[in-house]
Amino acid sequence: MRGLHDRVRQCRRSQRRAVRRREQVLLFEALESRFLLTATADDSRPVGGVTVDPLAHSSSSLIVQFRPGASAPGSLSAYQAMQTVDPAWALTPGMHKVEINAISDYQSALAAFSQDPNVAFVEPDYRIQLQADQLPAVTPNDPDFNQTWGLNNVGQTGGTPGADIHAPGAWAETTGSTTTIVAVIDTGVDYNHPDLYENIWINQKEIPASRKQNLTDIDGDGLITFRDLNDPANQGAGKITDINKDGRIDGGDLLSAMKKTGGTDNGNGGWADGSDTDHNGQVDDLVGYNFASQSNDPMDDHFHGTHVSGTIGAMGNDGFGVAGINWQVEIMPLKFLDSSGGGYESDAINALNYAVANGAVVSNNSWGAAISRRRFKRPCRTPPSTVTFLLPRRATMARTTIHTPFIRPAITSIT
Ligand SMILES: [Ca+2]
Ligand SMILES: [Ca+2]
Ligand SMILES: [Ca+2]
Ligand SMILES: [Ca+2]
Repeated sequence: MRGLHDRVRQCRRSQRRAVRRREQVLLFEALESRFLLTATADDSRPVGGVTVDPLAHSSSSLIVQFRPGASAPGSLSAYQAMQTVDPAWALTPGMHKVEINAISDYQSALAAFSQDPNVAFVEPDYRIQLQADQLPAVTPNDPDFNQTWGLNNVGQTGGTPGADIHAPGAWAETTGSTTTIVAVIDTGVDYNHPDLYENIWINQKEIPASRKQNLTDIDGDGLITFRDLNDPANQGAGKITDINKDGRIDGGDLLSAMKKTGGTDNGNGGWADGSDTDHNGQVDDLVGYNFASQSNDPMDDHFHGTHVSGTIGAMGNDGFGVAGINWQVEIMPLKFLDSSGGGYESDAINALNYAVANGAVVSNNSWGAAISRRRFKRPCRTPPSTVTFLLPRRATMARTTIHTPFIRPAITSIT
């Protein structure tokens, strides 16, 4: 019995020692300085309300810490590179701002001072920038922006000012990217909509080779997007034309049948050549897919998918309509809900698989049903870890309804 008590005491002592060791490790982490301004590239991170960009600095001045007793360089190369040296700052004895000679090369001057025997260290005179949340808010010029109180609530509809997502503050940092693909798994999307058409995804691998060779990546993002196609340089025979005559190049134009002569593209008509160009099993899936009817046309025949797409990515600052949370983005229309707003879960799974296989990093799933969790977990075993699902909670649905079919570390669900 005594032996057992001894072992218990010994075990508890070793547990206490292990806890103390863990505490020491945690203590060390907590004491680490995170506010030290240094000259490493890591300083690009926000520090105390400001951001230091290691690439942005004065081209004519350096900050030099001379060794005790010195106030000027000791080497000929540093002396020749120097124009003037300001008096030392009172708070940092020996630290001076040094102006570089106009004819000296900046990098050479930096190297000369760093090797100077009188210099303890030298740094570029970095440019410091306020963080985005301290920058002026950005407001788009879209005339109906003031109606979208959820983005910026100033009480325009009688609500509480500030009860919003603070979009203008976020826009000071970013307004989205043409390289971010957001799948809208819903009733489809009106890809011809005048406030969406430039933000509709194009399946790069389905673009017919006979047209792709004539197209120019105008904005240099590495993609052919509707922003490129709405530049006159990408319009005409052998490229694309406004086939549906709505005044813009949109999904309706691309989905039009290609005109052929002797079985070969004659440069007219749309990009639907009747072949599964990227061999993914869907023929001419140029702007998404319709899993409800198994066709390449994901046009919205309900409205819901178009509505949520506007929130995600209505073209912003274009002087028309509203602005989406993303002013520029690639919306991938994946339709599985029919005109009544209903659809089969197998088609939802098909759409989800398509989204992941074609590069979507976010999918919007604004629907819910009392369905099996397992069926959705399986197709989600291998998606990229960045896939995020946005699922609004429906208060009217029963508690047993599964709104968020994914409980996996690799996937973030927002309800
Ligand atoms: Ca058109
Ligand atoms: Ca295809
Ligand atoms: Ca094709
Ligand atoms: Ca707009």
